Amino acid sequence: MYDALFTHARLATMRPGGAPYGAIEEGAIAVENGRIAWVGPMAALPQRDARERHDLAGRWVTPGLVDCHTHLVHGGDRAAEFELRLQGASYEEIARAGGGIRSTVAATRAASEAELLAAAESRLKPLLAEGLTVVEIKSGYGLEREAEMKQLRVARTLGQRNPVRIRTTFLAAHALPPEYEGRADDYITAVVEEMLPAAHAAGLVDAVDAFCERIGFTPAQTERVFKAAAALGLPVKLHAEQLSDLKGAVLAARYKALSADHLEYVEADGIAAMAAAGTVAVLLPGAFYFLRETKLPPVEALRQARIPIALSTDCNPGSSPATSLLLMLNMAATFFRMTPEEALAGVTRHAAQALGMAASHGTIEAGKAADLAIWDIERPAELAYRIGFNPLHRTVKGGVSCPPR
Ligand code: DI6
Ligand code: FE
Repeated sequence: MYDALFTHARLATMRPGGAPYGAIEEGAIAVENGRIAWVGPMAALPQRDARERHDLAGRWVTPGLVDCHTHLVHGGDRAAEFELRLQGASYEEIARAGGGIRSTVAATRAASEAELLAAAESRLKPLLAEGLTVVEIKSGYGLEREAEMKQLRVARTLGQRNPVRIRTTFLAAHALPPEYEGRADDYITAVVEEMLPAAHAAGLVDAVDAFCERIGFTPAQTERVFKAAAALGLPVKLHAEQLSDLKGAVLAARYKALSADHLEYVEADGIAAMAAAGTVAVLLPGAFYFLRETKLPPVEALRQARIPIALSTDCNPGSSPATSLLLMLNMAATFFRMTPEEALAGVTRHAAQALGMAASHGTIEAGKAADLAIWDIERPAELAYRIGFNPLHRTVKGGVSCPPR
């Protein structure tokens, strides 16, 4: 007997290589023990009983959405800085003047775990309302052992309190804290010798990230972080080529990184290295838009290299205070000229791959988690087409319907 059976659905399975969106027009999904036991056309549905039967009346079903790059847990906000930028100050100028990430660091260090949890949950709720079932959350605003671990504990707690799977990423190499001004190498020593081992030993780290950029860390400093992650058996990912080409993507590929993220300034060598390493390109249209970037990421070159392209909110207070993944689909199509199908793959199949979760998430296939998003739409392209409209009917996590938000 199945635990649940979803029938009369139009399935956007997002399985590659077949019909657009991997679509099955009159389909059904059977669930056992939280996983997809069977998926296919209604006509071929095995005749077995089910404890729960859901007639979806022709609604579209996609895999549960995956937001693979967020800084969701942080203190404070940067609205005042937003005003400064509108008066002409650049993102880099503000960062060099001690604003930017450092002002969020001060607010994060000062906040209690309960305060961080409440603030993060207020940002998580609108994301979940759009059919997300997996969210990646980075540290990177503590920049000292206890505060970094506080962020990661809050991320884990969010997954215990909400119908969402959380993947945590250790990003202490996000910015240089004020107490290490002028001593970046010493800070990286503290990151690799003290902070990462402690966070890993506490079971708080699923992956390790760094910000390889002029206002972040050099490739050499980034490589020290990658070496430490590799020694602990942790996968890596990288904020790479966001504002300039420091060959971060080449370095990330050398460490078989799960993903390289931003990539507005990536060049042919970075693209070739990522393609050879199987590293996913995570594009972040919210940061591109909010920073008024003009250099487009090379989507066509990424396509030609057959690099999986994922999309994410990059939800963070400085460069992308965004809590709508659906809006990112529209921005990816409008700014980056990605097709609606590519954009939807970017928040399902490719986003799961960017988190090392391709075996269990990202498509509607037998054996994978029964994480689904059920939509009141006539065609999947509507998910990228509309601006500020949420057509979600219901989310299903592990085969269980999530309470309407
Ligand atoms: N690049 C970004 O756009 C964010 N972090 C990063 O490495 C910005 C983070 C912030 O400004 O708070
Ligand atoms: Fe980011």
